[in-house]
Amino acid sequence: MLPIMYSFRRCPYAIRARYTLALLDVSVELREVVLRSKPQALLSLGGRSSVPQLIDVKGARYPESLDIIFWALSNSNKPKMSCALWPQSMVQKSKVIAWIKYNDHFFKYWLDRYKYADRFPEFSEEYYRNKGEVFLKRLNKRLEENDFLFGNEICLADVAVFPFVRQFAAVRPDWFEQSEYSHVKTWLNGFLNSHLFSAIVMKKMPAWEAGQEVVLFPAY
Ligand SMILES: N[C@@H](CCC(=O)N[C@@H](CS)C(=O)NCC(=O)O)C(=O)O
Repeated sequence: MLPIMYSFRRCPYAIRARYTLALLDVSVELREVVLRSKPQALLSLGGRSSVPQLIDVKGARYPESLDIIFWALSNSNKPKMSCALWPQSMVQKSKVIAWIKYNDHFFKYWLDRYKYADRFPEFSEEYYRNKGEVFLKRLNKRLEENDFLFGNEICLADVAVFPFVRQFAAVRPDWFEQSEYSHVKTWLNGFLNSHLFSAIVMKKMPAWEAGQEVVLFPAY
């Protein structure tokens, strides 16, 4: 029996959870969910039935992407990758968390408004984009000297943030392409062009149905 993860292919929270599982080579049964028609098995867990969610083999529930990421870190047999993702030093740990919070609370807020500017008519799309650019500027500065946010090795902050930057870039791809954020572009493309991302993390699969064959993730 395997832990079960409910997921949605395009969800940035689910992408960061799947990316971490794939990096750490931690296996789960993946259940692809259609958000407008969630399966009963997910709804019957009760509470907020957002994705991603993970239920481990003992039945413990991990209802948020970061819960799943930390669960994966404690269930991985890849110590080198675990240490790169989640450094030993408390100071480094708190800096990693600060970047994730900055993304989840600040950048995500403006990203949603930029993406759906027609639903937030108080201000223009450009206004929302400018707000999001405050984050992109800091990210770009950070990536000027190193390949990743905390040096030349990938860490959790990179994994947790890039799916949201991917969405921001996709709102107006031409604008993003000609923007000044060259280091962010290189960093993002490193993820998007990788085999791990395109063939494993973003692999398309049909919506899960009760009783179907188990879909193993990551699958190579
Ligand atoms: N804080 C949650 C957010 C997850 C989230 O908002 N997921 C969206 C999809 S991207 C969702 O499930 N929306 C449908 C719902 O909340 O019922 C996490 O980190 O996992």
